[in-house]
Amino acid sequence: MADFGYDVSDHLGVDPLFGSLGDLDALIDEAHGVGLRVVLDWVPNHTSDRHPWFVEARSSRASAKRDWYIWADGPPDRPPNNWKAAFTGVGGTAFPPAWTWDERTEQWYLHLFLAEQPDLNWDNPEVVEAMLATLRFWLDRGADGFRVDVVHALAKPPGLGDLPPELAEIPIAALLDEPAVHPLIERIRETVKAVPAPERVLIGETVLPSVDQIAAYYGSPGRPELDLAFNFHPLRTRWDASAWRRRIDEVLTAVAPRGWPAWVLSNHDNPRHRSRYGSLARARAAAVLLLALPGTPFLYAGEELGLSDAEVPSGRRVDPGGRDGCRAPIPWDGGPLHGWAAEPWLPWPPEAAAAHAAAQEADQGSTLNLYRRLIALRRGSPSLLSGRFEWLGSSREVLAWARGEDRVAAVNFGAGEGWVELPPGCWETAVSTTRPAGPAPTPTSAGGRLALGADEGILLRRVD
Ligand code: TEU
Repeated sequence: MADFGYDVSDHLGVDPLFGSLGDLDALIDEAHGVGLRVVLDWVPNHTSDRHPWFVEARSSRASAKRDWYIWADGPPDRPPNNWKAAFTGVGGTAFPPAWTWDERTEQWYLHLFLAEQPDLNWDNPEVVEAMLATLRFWLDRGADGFRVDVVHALAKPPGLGDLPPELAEIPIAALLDEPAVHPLIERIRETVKAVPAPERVLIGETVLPSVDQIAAYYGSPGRPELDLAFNFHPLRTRWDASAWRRRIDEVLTAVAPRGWPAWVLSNHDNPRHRSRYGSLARARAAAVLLLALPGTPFLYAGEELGLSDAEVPSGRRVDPGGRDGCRAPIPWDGGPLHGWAAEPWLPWPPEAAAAHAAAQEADQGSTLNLYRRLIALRRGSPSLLSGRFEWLGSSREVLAWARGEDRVAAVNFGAGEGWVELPPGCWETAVSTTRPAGPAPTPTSAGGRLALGADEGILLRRVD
């Protein structure tokens, strides 16, 4: 693997490193048995250069699959346009051209990511049909939906012209936003929604410069597109109350009228938020933020343990995008291999010895149990799931909001005490990141000011 699964050489198989199709069937069955749904990551923008389609396409200019990929003429010493690919390579610093010269057939091919990941040509109806068929294969096997990799980039601009110089150093994968992508997403949606109940979900990765651009990927009421569009602008927002307030307002204004916002603090492509925000206390407060906002929260495996990124010495780095730190293995227990069958290729996260999953399971105050309580509270509260959002008055470094009539969330981004102005009524603590677990009466029983400790996140419920 050149990009850890994002360089697909067989859309209908499982890499032997991870098991077999039979293992996946068993996993889907077991998950369904305990009420979990399984969403697969589908990578339609590019394939591996080892995919039989590309092997055939590059064998000759006359190949029947030639037009399944995107080719351009030479000269061999000057790429066809100024687009940059997304990865610098292990240890590299500059983004290389998004084109690679194919010696044998003497043309360039386009790749938004690695040279080992040639872009498919979605202008070609055969490509569209072949890729939709791969979706049907997994739907038939019981997949509950898809997370579609870089879905905004499927359509390329006619003519493949240069970017203006001021944008030319930004990888093209983070900019493409062609009108022609929307009908493609409608085809994808049609395929995913065509199967009998239960309804399958369509989530898309939309890495775009503005939240307004991302919002367009929900489509319109008559022509819906994605159910959920990933928005990484909040992920890039620093731990600061006013920056987050602006961000939340922006998302609720741009996205909420069109669809259901998707919230992400960490994923496999970015440093974990525990590392970005600098402390476990902040990461715990961020869990309250994530789980009390209107929309769908996405958790990245390990954030529920409060994990930081692993320190990865240069000799052990393997990811061409420099993303190894957040991909360190989950420490399941306190044994030498932390519950794994063999030594993993990446180092452990720094919390592995003391804060592995087994230790946190047993500790009521652990981050794992904080997430569990927050998730249970969300599930049990129509207000948290879909209640109206309204900002509440608070001190400068606190953000506080009501959800519906009977839930309030408050997060103190500051290192000192802060306060929130509670609406009239009698409120109790449902969960706090710093106060003892379990319900505890707040100092107020008729609205008024509630004091928050440094870095505290708190969820309150109305009890009168
Ligand atoms: O990522 C797409 C993407 O544009 C970024 O988040 C990317 O990681 C960044 O530009 C690199 O610096 C998706 C997947 O999430 C990522 O893991 C894959 O490597 C990538 O697509 C290619 O399939």
